Amino acid sequence: MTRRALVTGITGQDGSYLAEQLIEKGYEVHGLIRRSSTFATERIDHLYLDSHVESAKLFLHYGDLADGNGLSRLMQDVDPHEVYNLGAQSHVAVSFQNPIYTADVVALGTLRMLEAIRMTNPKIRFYQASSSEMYGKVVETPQSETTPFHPRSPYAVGKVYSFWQAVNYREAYDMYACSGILFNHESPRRGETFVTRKITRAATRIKLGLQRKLYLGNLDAERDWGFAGDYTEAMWLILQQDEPDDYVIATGERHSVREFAHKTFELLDLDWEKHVEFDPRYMRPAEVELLEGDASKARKELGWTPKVRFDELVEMMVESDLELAKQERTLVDAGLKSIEWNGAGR
Ligand code: NAP
Ligand code: F7E
Repeated sequence: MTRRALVTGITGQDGSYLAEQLIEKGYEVHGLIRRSSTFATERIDHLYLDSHVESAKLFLHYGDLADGNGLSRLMQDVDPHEVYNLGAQSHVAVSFQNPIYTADVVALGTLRMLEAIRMTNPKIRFYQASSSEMYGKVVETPQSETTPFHPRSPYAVGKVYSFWQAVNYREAYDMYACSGILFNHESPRRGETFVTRKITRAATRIKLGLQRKLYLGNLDAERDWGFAGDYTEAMWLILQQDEPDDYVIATGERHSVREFAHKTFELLDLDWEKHVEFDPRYMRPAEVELLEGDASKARKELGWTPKVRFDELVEMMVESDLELAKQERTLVDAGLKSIEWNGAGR
């Protein structure tokens, strides 16, 4: 029997890797997408065949985590075996600017999904995209499943709410609801306003004369950065266990934003200090200074380990962004595009 998965956030970084992997495993994948005035499906276009084609494995449905009725209807229509709730306003800095919207999507959105499952078929397995941001002002290092939470942003507070809702639906209704507590994970598909991609995009554009400067905030922040494709494999493993549970997914290694920038510019034979400037606009009202995960439970129970390490991750992102910059340079040289000096400086 073909297994069906419903994925919210399918147009995002993780959604695209997860959809690829599920299709590869033989799943029929259904994704929730938001209507927008421009296409937002760039990361999954390569997977999409018209739904009337017999071999189609990916089906897209309009909806929004803010629309509970729509989610319930979709749950009934798709009748999935597994649900992966990856949809979110996932930018921490933006959550300070839009706290109520962020809470609606990140916190109540999860509750709407859980209710839709409970009403439709409580046997559906549910994955919640929990985050290391929940540890915030960390009380111990490394952080594991037993480390207390101290969230430091509207986004992180919303994720703590969702984490506990998932636990409560597991305990109250015997539902198979789990969290992956994922530490930062990046890739060539990472959104361009997250710091890693902002750096690799800017450095490669600077290399090709398409950008002058890179403006950053706190260079001292330290993160445990892994590769998104490794982490989406962990999401699937979490839903294949006999009993539902929560797992930290991390590499166990931490590096500063400064180190990430240094490594990126070094790969391009550039001196990062000549090109990077401080901009106080990128400082946050409350900062998460350091995160480092202990994924020994996932290693032991899921048999999961990260395949891509820090140096390889930076190289992968630089290589991909250099290719993008070369394409942009060709268009500029042909007079088909003008240079957007601060294109990646957001
Ligand atoms: P992302 O690239 O920002 O993707 C977010 C996805 O959520 C997009 O598909 C977006 O759709 C969708 N979305 C936003 N608002 C929505 C709404 N109101 N209704 C329905 N969908 C909505 O995020 P990601 O990096 O793939 O992360 C996936 C999930 O893991 C998120 O929940 C994030 O908070 C969580 N997480 C991420 C990390 C990380 O390091 N990447 C770590 C821990 C947890 P559009 O394309 O239309 O904007
Ligand atoms: O910031 C610092 C910034 O925005 C990392 C999301 O996927 O991972 C992500 O959240 C660090 C912070 O990611 C800039 O202050 C300096 O300390 O790349 P980021 P994040 O906030 O860690 C977690 C696990 C999630 O769950 C989230 O969804 O870098 N930083 N200068 C900067 N950050 C940005 N964005 N831009 C800068 O210019």
